[in-house]
Amino acid sequence: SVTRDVIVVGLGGMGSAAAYHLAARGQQVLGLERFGPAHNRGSSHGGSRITRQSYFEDPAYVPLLLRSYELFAKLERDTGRTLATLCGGVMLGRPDSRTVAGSRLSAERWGLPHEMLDATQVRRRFPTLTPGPDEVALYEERAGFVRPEATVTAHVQLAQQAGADLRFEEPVTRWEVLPGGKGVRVHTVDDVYTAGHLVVCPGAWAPRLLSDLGVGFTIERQVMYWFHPRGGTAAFEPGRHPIYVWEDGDGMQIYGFPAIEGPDGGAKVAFFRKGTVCDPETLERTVGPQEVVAMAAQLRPRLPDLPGTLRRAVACMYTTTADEHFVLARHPEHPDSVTVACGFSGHGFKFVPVIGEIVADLALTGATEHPIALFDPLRQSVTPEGVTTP
Ligand code: PYC
Repeated sequence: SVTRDVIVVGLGGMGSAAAYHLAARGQQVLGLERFGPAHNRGSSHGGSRITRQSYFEDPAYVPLLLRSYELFAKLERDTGRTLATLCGGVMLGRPDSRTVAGSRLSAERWGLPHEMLDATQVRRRFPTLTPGPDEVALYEERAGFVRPEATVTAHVQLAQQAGADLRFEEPVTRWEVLPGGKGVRVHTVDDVYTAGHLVVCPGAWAPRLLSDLGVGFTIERQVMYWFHPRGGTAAFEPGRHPIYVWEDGDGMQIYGFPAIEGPDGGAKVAFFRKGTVCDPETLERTVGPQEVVAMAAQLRPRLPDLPGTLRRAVACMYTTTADEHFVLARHPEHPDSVTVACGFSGHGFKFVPVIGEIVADLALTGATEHPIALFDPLRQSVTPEGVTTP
């Protein structure tokens, strides 16, 4: 048994960032992770994750994104790793779609650099994309992608350099607040640990490890596909082919990336939503032929060089709240002892460094200067007794 200042449960994207920020502020940190470092069993893998600032989900995310961009740049400087590639991005759909109208709202409200393009302008600038005549795009030069595994590795490395004790392959089975409400005890398959404060970054294990939080989560299985384009990858390289989120007339969204794995690799694409409900302990990792067919049908009219040839397909998980906004706060049932960061709903990775900073603020002081009111676990739209407003 070991006593520390803070125990961080889960060392994926959010937990590894939290462990680093806490250790960098002089805390004795114990981190516990059920798998290995930068593993592919949760929600922080797949080589690339979109980053963008004109945020259609809500303008309230924009200040956090601005800070996250700063922190990604600092993390690159501190570790010498390339983590972010700002190759440009387009948010595509009808002008009144959530993807286009919501992105435009954020861009205008925060004065973010952007251009509105009609379908002809999109086709001219990005010949890989063929939008319909009723579709438009918001183009953002500072959109692009971040590398999830390299980002987790960078935070793990810096956390350890700052003295954090990170233990992998050690699943947490349960935790409890100590009598009197001060401090916590954490049980793993191997040991029992105590600390003054607990940070829970459980990813898809949120329903198991945060059952008393009062938030409903849906764990969704999602598939990422890499297709080798007809005609090769040259037209799909970063700088020529942007990242994109593309919404159709029914509100369905696909998203995609440039080809970043060289001439033999592929361009990554996926459905944004449209996942199937799953359990992280029994996640189906095999991708069926009918799933590939469904993806190919979406690609053909929009990116005529795709699907081409399927190179690889990998499953991952979203932990989705009813309103698709995050949960980030002191635990309402244990406000003196526990901080939670969960429910990232498939769009969290671009925020990883700023979430680490906020978690450290919350764990150490109970408050943060960052605007996080949207992520309150007591908001009506995510509590079982509340009104669901997706
Ligand atoms: O974070 O922008 C995003 C995103 C799009 C699709 C999945 N995540």
